[in-house]
Amino acid sequence: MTVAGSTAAPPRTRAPVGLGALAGVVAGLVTVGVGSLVSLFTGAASDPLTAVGAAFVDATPPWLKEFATSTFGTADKTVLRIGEALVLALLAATAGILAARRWAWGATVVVLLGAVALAAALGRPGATWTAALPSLLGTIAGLVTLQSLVARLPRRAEDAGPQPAGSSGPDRRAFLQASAIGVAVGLVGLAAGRLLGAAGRAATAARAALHLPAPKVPAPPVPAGVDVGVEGVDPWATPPDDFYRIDTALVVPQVDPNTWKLRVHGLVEHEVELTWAELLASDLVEAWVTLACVSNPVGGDLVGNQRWLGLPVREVLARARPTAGADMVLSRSADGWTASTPLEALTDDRNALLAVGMDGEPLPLVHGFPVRMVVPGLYGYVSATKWVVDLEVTRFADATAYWTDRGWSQRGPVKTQSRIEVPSTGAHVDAGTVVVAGTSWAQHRGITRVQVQVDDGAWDDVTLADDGGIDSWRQWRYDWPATSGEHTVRVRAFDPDGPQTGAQADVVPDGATGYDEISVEVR
Ligand SMILES: Nc1nc2c(c(=O)[nH]1)N[C@H]1C(S)=C(S)[C@@H](COP(=O)(O)O)O[C@H]1N2
Ligand SMILES: [Mo]
Repeated sequence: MTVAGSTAAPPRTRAPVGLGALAGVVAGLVTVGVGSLVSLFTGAASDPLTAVGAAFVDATPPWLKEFATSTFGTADKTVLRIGEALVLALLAATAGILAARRWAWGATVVVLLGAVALAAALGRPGATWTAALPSLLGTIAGLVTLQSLVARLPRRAEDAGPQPAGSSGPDRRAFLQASAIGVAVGLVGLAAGRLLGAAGRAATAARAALHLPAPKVPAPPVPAGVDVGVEGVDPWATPPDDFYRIDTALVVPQVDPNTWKLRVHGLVEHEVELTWAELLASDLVEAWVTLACVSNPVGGDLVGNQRWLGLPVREVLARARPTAGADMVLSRSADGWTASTPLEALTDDRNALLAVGMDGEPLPLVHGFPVRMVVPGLYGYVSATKWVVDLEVTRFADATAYWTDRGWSQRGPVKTQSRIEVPSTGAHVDAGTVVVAGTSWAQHRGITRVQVQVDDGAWDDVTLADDGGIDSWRQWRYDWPATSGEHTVRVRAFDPDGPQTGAQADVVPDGATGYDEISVEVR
């Protein structure tokens, strides 16, 4: 400390303690506000206040937990939150008072608090390094706020005696204005983080508590032999965890089913609004459908088969009664993505569903919880809207959709395709019988035949696995009498219209074509 009364030094100044405390509290608010906002991207568990609170709960001795729940009941979490806020406010005020005296002291307190939050966030189960970001960025924002407020603190000479009454000079006003901005930033951050985060938790909690009704129309039993039984071939039923995910959502939309509504409007006689309760009370249909992405290259894996539960879209459209001239339905998701689907594909007898279930469970959040569309025979970009909230009956001539605005075709029927999964290309195999196996699909037309060609020989029929329906893919195997040397093996599938084309085409604008092929070395 400087020696009091040193004549060479400028007169010592001191800011009112109350304003220093205010600066600290504002900086604390900015810290938790920024942290809360950042946690929207890194997960609710990484929110500094939540992480510290959760770590505290985990570290609470059983007797204290017992006391808290017996005293406060289900309000124990609220009490914890309030207690945490009070403790934080006290510590932040202390940091402000210290910073007004000496910046380094106050900054040290802020950094220590930030470090506690960071450690708590990283210590949560399943935390990755991104969990550190809310505390880190929040602390930086808090330090910047504290410094700029301390710099604006109205100061007076320490020994100047009583100030004239109403000392609200311009510096005091500037400080209060800066504080008000800080308070606003902090509160907006907190509110945004809390409200959006709460919506997310509501979706997660609702999903966890959900029991889907039994289908009115169950899926037909799946024949035992749909799986060809060759190791290395993808399962006929794709486990939801392995199901490909394609969407434009940086943050998974959090849609609470209890507030979910589907609006059906446009070229209809009656606008319809469907609630979650009404949807679940409807006659639900179960169907196996293979979903494919238009961006799947030949031989690629952006395709999967699952059992979906949902209400046929035609039922909802029948209530709305599309008017003459309508030929398209523009479906829209909660995050504003759109797809244009031919009206016919949604009103004919196929299982075009407003799906709520996948593999007997509510849709996973990433696959569109609570409601998505599934339309057999069409690529996802023109049909499979996840988190769907709006159906506008319209005309292809009048409206376009997310990907059709970006150069993809208006119509997107799935192209008949085949994939060799075993052996993998470049493999070394022994001469003799080599099992070649894979999967083919021609959704809503059905696979009628699959053939394999070795080098430039004749196409030879393979053995098809059991048929799980025309909307699902089909596995096959081929026992190849392999002779030594380098060989190329290709595959082609047939639908009722004939063989798939061998002409190679890129995925843009309406799906890849060409034969999948492997090269193997036979010893
Ligand atoms: N809301 C929304 N739905 C969407 C998309 C999207 O970007 N946003 N992508 C579509 C595309 S291109 C495909 S291929 C499928 C993929 O569905 P999945 O992620 O459940 O496999 O979802 C479709 N539904
Ligand atoms: Mo897609």
